[in-house]
Amino acid sequence: MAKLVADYVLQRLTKWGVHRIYGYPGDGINAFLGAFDRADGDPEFVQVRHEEMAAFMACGHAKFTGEAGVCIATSGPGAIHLLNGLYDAKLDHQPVVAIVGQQARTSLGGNYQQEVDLETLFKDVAHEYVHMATQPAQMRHLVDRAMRIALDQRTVTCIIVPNDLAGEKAVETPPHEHGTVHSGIGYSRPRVVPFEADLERAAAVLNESRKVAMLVGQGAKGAADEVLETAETLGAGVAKALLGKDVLPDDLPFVTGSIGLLGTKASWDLMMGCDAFLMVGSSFPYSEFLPEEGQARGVQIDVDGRMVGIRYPMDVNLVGDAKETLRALLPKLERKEDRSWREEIEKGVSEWWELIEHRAQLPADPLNPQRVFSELSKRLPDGAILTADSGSAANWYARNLKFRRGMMGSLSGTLATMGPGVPYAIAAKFAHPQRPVFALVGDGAFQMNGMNELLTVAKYWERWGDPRFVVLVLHNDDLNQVTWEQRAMEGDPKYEASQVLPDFPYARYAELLGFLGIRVDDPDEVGPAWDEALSADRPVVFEALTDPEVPPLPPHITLKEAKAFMSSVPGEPDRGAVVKQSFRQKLEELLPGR
Ligand SMILES: Cc1ncc(C[n+]2csc(CCOP(=O)(O)OP(=O)(O)O)c2C)c(N)n1
Ligand SMILES: [Mg+2]
Repeated sequence: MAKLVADYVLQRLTKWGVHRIYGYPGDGINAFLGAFDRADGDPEFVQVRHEEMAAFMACGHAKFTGEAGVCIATSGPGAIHLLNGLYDAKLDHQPVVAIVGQQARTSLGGNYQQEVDLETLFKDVAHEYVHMATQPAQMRHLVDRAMRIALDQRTVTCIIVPNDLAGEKAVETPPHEHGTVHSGIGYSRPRVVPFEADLERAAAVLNESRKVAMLVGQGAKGAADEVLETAETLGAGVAKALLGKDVLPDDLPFVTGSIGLLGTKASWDLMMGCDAFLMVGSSFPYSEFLPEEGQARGVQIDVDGRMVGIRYPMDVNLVGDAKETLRALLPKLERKEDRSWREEIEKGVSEWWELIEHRAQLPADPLNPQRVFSELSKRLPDGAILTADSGSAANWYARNLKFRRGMMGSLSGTLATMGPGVPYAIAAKFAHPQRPVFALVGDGAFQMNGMNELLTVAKYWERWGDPRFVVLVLHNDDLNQVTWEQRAMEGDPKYEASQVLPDFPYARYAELLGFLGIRVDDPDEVGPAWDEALSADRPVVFEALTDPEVPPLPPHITLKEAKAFMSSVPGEPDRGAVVKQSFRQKLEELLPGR
């Protein structure tokens, strides 16, 4: 049989290093399904439960491998389903290529069934590159450009392929004539380093300051040694944005951990007390957690010139790769002999960890979610990969887990969408089948899509070399993160109609799938239950009955927030419990250890 356009597209993708494509079938991509069959596993079609999950998995693949992730969906409804997952990738700067089917060229413009204007639909999410193929001879450059632009711009690109075109005979090499395009394979990331003069200006700012605060984000991945040496030379503390949690281990005495609403008091104090602010590979948005304008001089390093100078009025913006730029900067930095700022930071960090552990031990009804995370943290195996969903889990992921070198973690940092926890974990497991993977999700997110996606795990897990795939479900019968936002930001009580979730036996559901289900409602059982989960010979759902009245307090609660929060309490259904828990937490923060 002659090679079809669909066969050619898949083969071209494998030449780009794509060997796995997450997707869901439909008649808009029928020719591709035949081509996958003929491709005999390279690339492999991974069948998910919903196209949004395919896009989350493509994003997760990119996050955990550094390669481009690829997903495929049919025309109309399938394409539309992809969108939220693609936005997640776009906003977190991940290279993802979406291949979507379209109705036959002969029908387009005819108000045909499942005919959606896909170029317009994808024009925002894939604005760097979205094109519909109309000729077989276009296919080569459409694939090449979609891949290269996704990798170079760290963004989402999209190719739309009408189903009649996908089934036509492939044209592998366009004719050598006017009006044709002759593209090739391959992309290597360039070495991007600022000019000497700019490095000198940056070094001067940092050398002239006494108290340097660093903030690193996912852009500093791969630059751990350089970040550490910079912090060491400057006597600086280092805070981490959420997506940068795995950039540096948490067991270093001057790493203050997460920043922001989900952050630590040590990071807050670092930012509020510094006189110089060095931001590397981050676009952390909340200005109230950064130094006040005028308080600190600023230097920012980011490889994307569009991202510099937008979070703090920096004195020097360096457009460059984090690792290479820090390497070039380091010889120009003078070691700060006065280490008192560094000692102050380290004291704050050790007090914070004591406080976190103390908070985790506070009683709750029945489980304190912090205890669940802190017991996991102590047991995390080497090389663990962790994902968290949007919800209160993100707080405890950010604060209570002590990452060590070699671990990886991610969540939806910028779109902050619910839903990626389980699909990211699945993509992590496909990419790294030997590594233990943990998805940390709320019951709301699990009900939204995590439960369905466990069917995908059931389909594939036996081929993963290491069976450790653990989903922690925080069973609190509540959309808890939003419940607390309503209280703290609006001063409103919990609105039961929108917030209370239907109860469900998550561990029993796991058993239905042939997994191990563990249900824990006794604080003393949390540790042993993690031991059991970690030694299981199959995927695990760890159902933790957690108390929705344990507040995910911001690290530094303002008087205004405290007042709004307190005034919300009188209308509460469970106000006695809320008051008790939040006062206890607040008191512990002020008087740690007493
Ligand atoms: C797709 C989407 N819908 C709504 C939200 C708003 N939201 C953020 S967290 C959250 C609650 C999550 O509840 P759950 O998963 O049960 O976690 P919990 O906070 O209870 O631990 C909601 C509704 C969102 N971020 N994304
Ligand atoms: Mg919940």
